Amino acid sequence: MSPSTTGTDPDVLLQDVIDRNPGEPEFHQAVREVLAPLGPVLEARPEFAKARVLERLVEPERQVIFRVPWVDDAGDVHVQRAMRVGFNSALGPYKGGMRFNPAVTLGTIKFLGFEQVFKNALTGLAIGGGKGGADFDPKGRSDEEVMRFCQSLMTELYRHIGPDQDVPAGDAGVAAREIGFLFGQYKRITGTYAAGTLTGKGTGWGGAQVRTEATGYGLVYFVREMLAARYEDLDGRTVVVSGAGNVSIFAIEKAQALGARVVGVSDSSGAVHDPDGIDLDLVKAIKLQERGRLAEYAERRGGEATFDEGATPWSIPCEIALPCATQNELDAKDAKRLVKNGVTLVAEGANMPCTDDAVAVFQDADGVAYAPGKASNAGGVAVSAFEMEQNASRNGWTFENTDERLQTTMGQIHELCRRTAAEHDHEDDYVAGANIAGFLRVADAMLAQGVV
Ligand code: NDP
Ligand code: 2IT
Repeated sequence: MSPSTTGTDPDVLLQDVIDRNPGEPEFHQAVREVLAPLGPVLEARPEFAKARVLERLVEPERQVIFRVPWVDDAGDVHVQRAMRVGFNSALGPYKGGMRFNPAVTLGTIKFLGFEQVFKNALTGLAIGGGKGGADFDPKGRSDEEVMRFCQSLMTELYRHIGPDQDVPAGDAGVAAREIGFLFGQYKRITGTYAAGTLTGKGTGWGGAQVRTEATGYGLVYFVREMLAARYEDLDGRTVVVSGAGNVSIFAIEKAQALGARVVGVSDSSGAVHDPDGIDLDLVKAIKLQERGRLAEYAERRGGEATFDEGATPWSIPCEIALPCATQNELDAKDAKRLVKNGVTLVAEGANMPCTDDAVAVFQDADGVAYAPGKASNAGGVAVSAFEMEQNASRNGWTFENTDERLQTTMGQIHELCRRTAAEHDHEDDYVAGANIAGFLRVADAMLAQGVV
């Protein structure tokens, strides 16, 4: 990147990012969102441009890509590609999840790592941003196959991670089972019980209480704050959630506990509409225990529940929509339909689930509050940071205490987003608030640490 292309114009930088990172549209999208509100901030603080803070921010500090061979139960050999991107360590060790999904590419992991930098900054905790993953498909694989894959992956990854260096956790396709296998192999190879190397561990062996629930619960705590800002609450609200995984299941659990009526849920096979309210025990049995498809929900539930094969849940009328499945799962057409059907609040549980055009529809609609994932889904990584804190002090907190701290953290993020938005002439704009606040915290630390 030549000095002449830089300065205080985010559009010029965005074009550089696109040119230098071909074939990575999700990464471009994530960068575009962060850069959009930064023009006036850069003009007001010329020291950022002088120190080329933005140019450094969009370039990962390091990227490791490696082969992961493994043997399935039938004796056949498979070769997967895994990677870990250390995006920014200004605020602490790289921190972020690992995703196992056949669609994973370096561009996906870079977009997730970039988002993570600002999300982690918003938590106010001492964590930098990173992400990793592999194009491994855990669907239909036995526990033994998943174990062998995790062990093979860790046989390379172990040399790049550690409590003060890089701390992976779960993301889509990676949860307690995988973290257990990954940690076991890490412990065996290194001969150390460095618990703070991975988060999302079992609560019986170093894992934080509430980590499993944290992203979904945190999302709903954030929604509660958004509603409170309009003198509203969740009681009696109609909610639709996409996905039926870690984030969505615990978002539904907390929304129901706070009195909401959740009537829609989905997975990659299609969407369920249950006007009587989602039976979460049934969803948990199908998705968490049996690792099955939601298609079975309607049959087993009876009543008025229906399943729409291959559909998203965005045609189900609701007041609150919580996209919790995957990136770009909600487009402008879906957004328009939601608005037409009366949605008044959209908060992202997944990372970047709304397309740019969908976000524009929500932001242009009267009376619709929209929160970007880097603010509203930060509860998971916040409790991961609590786990690191407990591991470092060889301490363990109760469920109640951890949940209390999660609620406080989500309240602080909400307040920071609103305050920052207001200070920068973006009243009520959570996107501008989150991106400016996250940027300022990281950028100030980078300035203080010199050109590194
Ligand atoms: P899971 O793998 O547990 O669940 C993902 C769910 O989304 C599954 O039900 C899956 O369907 C569904 N899904 C995936 N792709 C699609 C698709 N293309 N269309 C429709 N449904 C789809 O993942 P998580 O719940 O952990 O993560 C979900 C999102 O939240 C991701 O964007 C992740 O990055 C983000 N996130 C996760 C955090 C965490 O702590 N786990 C923290 C913060 C954000 P199926 O069951 O059929 O595979
Ligand atoms: O996207 C995310 O914030 C996560 N997948 C959680 C990361 C973490 O380190 O807990």
